[in-house]
Amino acid sequence: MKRKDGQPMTLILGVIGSDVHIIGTKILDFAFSQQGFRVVNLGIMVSHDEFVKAAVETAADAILISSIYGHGELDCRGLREKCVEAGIGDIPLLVGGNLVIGKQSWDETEAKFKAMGYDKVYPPGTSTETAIRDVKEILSPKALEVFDETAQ
Ligand code: B12
Repeated sequence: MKRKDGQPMTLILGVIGSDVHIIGTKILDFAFSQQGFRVVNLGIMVSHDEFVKAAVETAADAILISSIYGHGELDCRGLREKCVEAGIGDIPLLVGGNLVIGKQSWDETEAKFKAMGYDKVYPPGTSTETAIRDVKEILSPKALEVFDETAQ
C-alpha cells in the first residue's frame, strides 16, 4: 500500500514492555510486507521511547503494538502521551494480542485501551486479514490507490 507521494506506507511493529512472545509479530510482519507495506519490526521488549523514536525517524503512518503476556494495560498506558510530546499525537495506534490476564470482559478491556488513546484494540487470536483490512481502511485517506475492501 502506497502513500500519495508513491512511497510505501510505513508501519512500526513491536512487542511492548518485558514481553518476549515474538511469533505473532513475525506473522504480522510477513503478512503486512506481502501487502506492500514497509514494516519496521522492532522485535520484543520494546519501550515507549523506542516505538516513538522509530515512528518519528521513519515518518511512520501507524504503530502496531503487540502484548501477549497479560500486562498490556500497564505497559500500554502512556504511549499516546509520549506520541503527543514527540509531535506525532495523531498517529494511529493499534494494539492486540492477549492484553489482559485470563478471561475478562472484552468490552471493558476495549474501553480501557480506547480511553488510553488507542484507535483500535484487538481481542486474542485476531487474524492477519482483519488487521490488514483495518489498517488499509484507516490509512486509505493517505493512500495513492483507492481502498479496495475485497483486497486481502
Ligand atoms: C510460545 C509461548 C511462550 C514462549 C514464547 C516464545 C517466543 N519467543 O515467542 C515462552 C515459553 C518464552 C513464553 C513465556 C511466557 N508466557 Co507464554 N505462551 C506461549 C504460547 C504457548 C503461544 C504464543 C504464540 O506464539 N501464539 C501464536 C501467535 C501467532 O499468536 P499471537 O501471539 O496471539 O498473535 C496473533 C494474534 O493475537 C494477532 N496479534 C498479536 N499481536 C497483535 C497486535 C495487533 C495490533 C494486531 C492487529 C494483531 C495482533 O496476530 C497474530 C497472528 O494472528 C501461549 C499460549 C497460546 N496457545 O497462545 C502462551 C501464553 C501467551 N503465555 C503466557 C504466559 C503467562 C507466559 C509467561 C508470563 C509465563 C511465566 N510465568 O513465565 C512467560 C512470559 C515471558 C515474557 N517475559 O514474555 C499466557 C498469557 C496469559 C494472558 N495474557 O492472559 C499464555 C496465553 C499461556 C496461558 N494460557 O496462560 N510463552
